[in-house]
Amino acid sequence: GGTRDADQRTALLYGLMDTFKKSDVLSIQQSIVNHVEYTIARSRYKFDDLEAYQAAAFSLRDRLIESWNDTQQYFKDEDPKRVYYLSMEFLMGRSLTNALCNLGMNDSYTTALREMGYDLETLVEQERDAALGNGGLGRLAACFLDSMATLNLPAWGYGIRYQYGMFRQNIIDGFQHEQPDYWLNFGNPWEIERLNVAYPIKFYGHVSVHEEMGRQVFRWNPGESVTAVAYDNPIPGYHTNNTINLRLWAAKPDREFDLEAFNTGDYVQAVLSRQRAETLSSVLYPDDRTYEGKELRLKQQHFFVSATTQDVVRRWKETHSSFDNFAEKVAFQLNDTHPTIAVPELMRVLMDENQLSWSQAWDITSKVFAFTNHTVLPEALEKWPVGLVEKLLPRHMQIIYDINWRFLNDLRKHYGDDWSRISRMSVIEESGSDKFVRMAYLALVASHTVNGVAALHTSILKDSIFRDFVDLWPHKFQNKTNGVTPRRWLAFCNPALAELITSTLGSDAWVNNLSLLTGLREHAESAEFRQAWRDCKLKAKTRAMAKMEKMTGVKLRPEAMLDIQVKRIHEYKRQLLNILGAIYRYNQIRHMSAEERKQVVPRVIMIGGKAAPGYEQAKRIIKLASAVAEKVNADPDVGDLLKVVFVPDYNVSTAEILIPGSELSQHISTAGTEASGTSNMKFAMNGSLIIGTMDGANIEIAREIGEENMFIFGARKEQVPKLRQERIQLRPDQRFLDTVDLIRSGHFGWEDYFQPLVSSVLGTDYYLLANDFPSYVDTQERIDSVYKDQDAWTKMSIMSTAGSAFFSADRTISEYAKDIWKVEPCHVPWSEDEPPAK
Ligand code: IMP
Ligand code: B1N
Repeated sequence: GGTRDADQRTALLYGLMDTFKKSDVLSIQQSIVNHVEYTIARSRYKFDDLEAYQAAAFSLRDRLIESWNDTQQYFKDEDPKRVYYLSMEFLMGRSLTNALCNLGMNDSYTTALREMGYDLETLVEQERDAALGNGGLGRLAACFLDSMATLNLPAWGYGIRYQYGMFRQNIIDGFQHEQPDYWLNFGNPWEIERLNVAYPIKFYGHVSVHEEMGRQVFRWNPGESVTAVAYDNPIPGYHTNNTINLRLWAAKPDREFDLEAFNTGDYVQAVLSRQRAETLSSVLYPDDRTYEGKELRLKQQHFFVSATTQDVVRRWKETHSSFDNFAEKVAFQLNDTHPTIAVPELMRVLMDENQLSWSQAWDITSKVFAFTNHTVLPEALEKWPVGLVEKLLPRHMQIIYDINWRFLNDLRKHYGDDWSRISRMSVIEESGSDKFVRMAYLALVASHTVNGVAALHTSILKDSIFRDFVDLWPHKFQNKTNGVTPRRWLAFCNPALAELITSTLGSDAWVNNLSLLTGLREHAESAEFRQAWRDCKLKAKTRAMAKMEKMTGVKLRPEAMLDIQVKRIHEYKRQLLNILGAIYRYNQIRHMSAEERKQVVPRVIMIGGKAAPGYEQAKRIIKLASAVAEKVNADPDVGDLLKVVFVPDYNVSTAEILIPGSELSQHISTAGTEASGTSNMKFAMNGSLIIGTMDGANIEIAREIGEENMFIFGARKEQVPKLRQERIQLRPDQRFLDTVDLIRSGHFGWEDYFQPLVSSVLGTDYYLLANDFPSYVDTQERIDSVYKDQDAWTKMSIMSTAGSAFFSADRTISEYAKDIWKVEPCHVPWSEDEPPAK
């Protein structure tokens, strides 16, 4: 009967399908041409580079979908403990090279395309960056996905499918202009639209209470509802059949909600107002510095968190009839406080939609969440006005009050009438008549584990902003030093160096076992190896310089040392210190004799990054860098001894070209301000020497590669409070005053516009530029003298790469999996039709 028929049907359907996608050159060519004709509807005889890129991407997408399907099915069958990584930002960059290389198909695609008359390296450039993040925090989430896939973890990423990612930075006359990044213009072959995976997301309205069978039941009658639709982005692991899912939500009008509006007679207005729902997921907020308190931002947070919660609970209920062991099988990681509304949302779903009691729901909630903090800067901590939360999410506000009420009762049991402590720790901050929800405290109360992102950062968290909570719950606090994926950030972006490493170590096993890099140390003594190393670095440097020459028109020569600082523009990151150093260098050169000039190590200083659109001081820093560049580069007296370049529109793809070519990189934040930094790790991995302060992960980099292989300068974290107090009475170093004076006196023009920068460093100088300037320029002098000894320099460069194993995101993710999530690998077996690529 029935099962026989079903079996026959399965066999028929299986037979109808193509055999699994093959990765030989001919099959790849066939599938590319097919996509040219049937997916993008062009002629197979005539397609341009953009179309060739798209067709290649679609053919690769087919292969990704196979392993993606296998993986999702396997996870379902095995039912392991799962981890959900919730983040407002995923700064993915491009996908083509990454997917090809992770799947081991780069060579076959290169050949396939070459035979068809296309150059893969050129096609790659057609892809727009997926820039759904501001900087370090968003890129960290992207690196984590790569490692979770590679380590075969049953993991999902969840976020928002912004239509406009990080703005594009146009530099006009040295000023930043923001342009919208409509990255979906030519479609996005890397996503799979799932119109049937959709959930209603409610906002506003009122909550009513009534009794049902002796139990209080809360009903939320929303004032607005939109639909969240899933877009799935396959994330392939490196040399594994596992391909995990990044699910991004887009807002669409709710099919059923508010149909009465159509009865008012104004049909067109009613359609238009429903359409406005889509604006919810339109745009990424481009400010990673100040918490702004914008209603739309809170809406975005609830939107993606509620869709995710519903999706996770739906997946759970597909295979489980109760919530009894939910907490043993599910882990949520909150990437900063941005998704913290997930705490009351899960409580609400469990209590109001699944009839669990408060204590059952809290027992589950307090076991599934863990929270990562990424900053101690007070202006970045999220505090939502109670009135706003009450209006937008009335039921959530009730739940937050209840969580806090129980928490404060516990505190009273612990501390009796220590009211000042109790009000310090309350989730609700009351200042005068204003009340705020402290999102970090809500996350702390609900999470079983809290972590900082570098050793120093975690220790600062513990003795400053979270100190009271450490007294209460010392067991909750952990450190998880950040890492970066060695695939994108070394193996793929620096092919020459990667090949040298592989041939030197005898295999490419280092790519997913980065501790093997320590094997390079013994080769640092070989002159032949050092020459080969220099050849690779020169190749990458030439490429980086050529790219910048093309973008800015400044002529650059590879004889110069390439010195790079690329990151978001922030006062605490001290790009201004870098610029002052450049001015000082310029002024020195101007006053040198011909004989002295011969001793100068030529230098190219590149500075790049975006300023938040409302951050005036950061915008002034960009203009200053451009003004200094203009003056210096045009000065015949200086010539090739110094060039200054402002890198326009710095993004992930630019980073992939600049980092491999860099010889020196700057990570010079005031001690105690940069939580970790991750570009420092990328530069070190690529053999770029670091000039840095003892801040963030620089401290651990020094520990791993050896202080003697880095250029460390400046005040230590312990000295900062005292230095800030004394600063105003101390007279800065004369070299500092003279340098600042060149700006003040109009040597670079625009002196009125630059005045606030001048007064910031001559006044309270919160970031201690005056204090650190002398040791900064002395260190720069030492750097020049080491550079003259190319053997010594190359050894340091080799030792940087050899010592950066600890900064693999694989190490970081293994620690999260073991110490926080308690999840195990769930490795999809290779299918018999398709043996492993390697
Ligand atoms: P960091 O926090 O400055 O160390 O930057 C971390 C990483 O974020 C960088 O290596 C880049 O991959 C990325 N990143 C930083 N700033 C930007 C930006 O302005 N646009 C795009 N990506 C950025
Ligand atoms: O997170 C990175 C760290 O390496 C950096 O040191 C840290 O500055 C960065 C609000 C942030 N902290 N906070 C943010 C981003 C977006 C936003 O809306 C804050 N980004 C960081 C990874 O740990």
